[in-house]
Amino acid sequence: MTKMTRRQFIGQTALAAGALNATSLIDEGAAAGRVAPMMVSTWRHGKPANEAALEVLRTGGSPLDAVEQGIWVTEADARESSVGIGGIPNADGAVQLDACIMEGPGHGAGSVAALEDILHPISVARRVMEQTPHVMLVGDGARKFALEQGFEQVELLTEERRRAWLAWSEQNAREKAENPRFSHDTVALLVLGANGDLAGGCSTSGWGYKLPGRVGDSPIIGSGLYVDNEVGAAGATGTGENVMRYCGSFMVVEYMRQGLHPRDACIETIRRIASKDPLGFNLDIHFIALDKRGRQGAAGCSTRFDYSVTTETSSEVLQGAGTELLQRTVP
Ligand code: SD4
Repeated sequence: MTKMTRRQFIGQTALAAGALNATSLIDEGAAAGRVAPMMVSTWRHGKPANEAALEVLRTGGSPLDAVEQGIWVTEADARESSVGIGGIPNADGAVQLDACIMEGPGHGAGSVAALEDILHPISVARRVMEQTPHVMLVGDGARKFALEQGFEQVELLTEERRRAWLAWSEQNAREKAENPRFSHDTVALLVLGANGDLAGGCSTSGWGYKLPGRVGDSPIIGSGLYVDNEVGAAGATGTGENVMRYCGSFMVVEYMRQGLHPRDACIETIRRIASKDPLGFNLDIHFIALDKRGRQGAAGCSTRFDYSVTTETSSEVLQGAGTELLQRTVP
């Protein structure tokens, strides 16, 4: 990789910001300082999660409550093929869920991975944070903990997904496990409360037909999610292996700490990863970010990365910066 000069760096960042222009009324609201509360989440299906989170805040809940209950919406939706019930199972036909949650003020974090039989892994992650001295529980230990905490045992594999898995295993098409692109629904949700406090969460069933026990970026603090109450929050979706080798969400927050707009922080993170990784820009990774001032943005390695932004006055699906912009270089 050739080292970028400061001028090139600033030039690229300015280019990125200029090319995207103001995306919505929400950015104008941020400029006028009228944004909090704000919810930002991955993909189009994040919108109902955002709206549920807003309702929680309106009725006196904290940003952490808003994150948890917003993510419940996606986890409970059987149509979403990589979160909660209805998630694509692993190669053995078991739905194994990953989730984490993080709160700004106390810098608390909780996480679960390869969790089976529980509808709301985000809530188990919150219990890990609040009820144990630990940050992360995995596999059977996480499941036992959830049951002890009173969570109900639920069949997460729907009939539709079971039939698809059977077809997959009959073909013995292991190469399909090497292509996770067909399942993209992970929800990462970032919340900025009216008082300026941040919280975030992330929940997924991960890579469809993954090897049993495989854990992706989503439950890893700093990879699938990171929240720093002084700076901002970031979340990731896509091929977790390409996020977790670089602590992607932590990197986005660190770029915001250096003063970058959230959208540019996402762009620079992907550029930096692409500059080191043998895959270049074929990483299949996407980031969302929200800063303390209520500015938001997103970028992803695809032609189209939808993400959702909700405030008191609007709820929109926006488009993050895509590959074309990421690869553009300064003349
Ligand atoms: C994972 N990052 O397990 C998740 C998958 C994902 O949209 O985000 N899909 O690697």
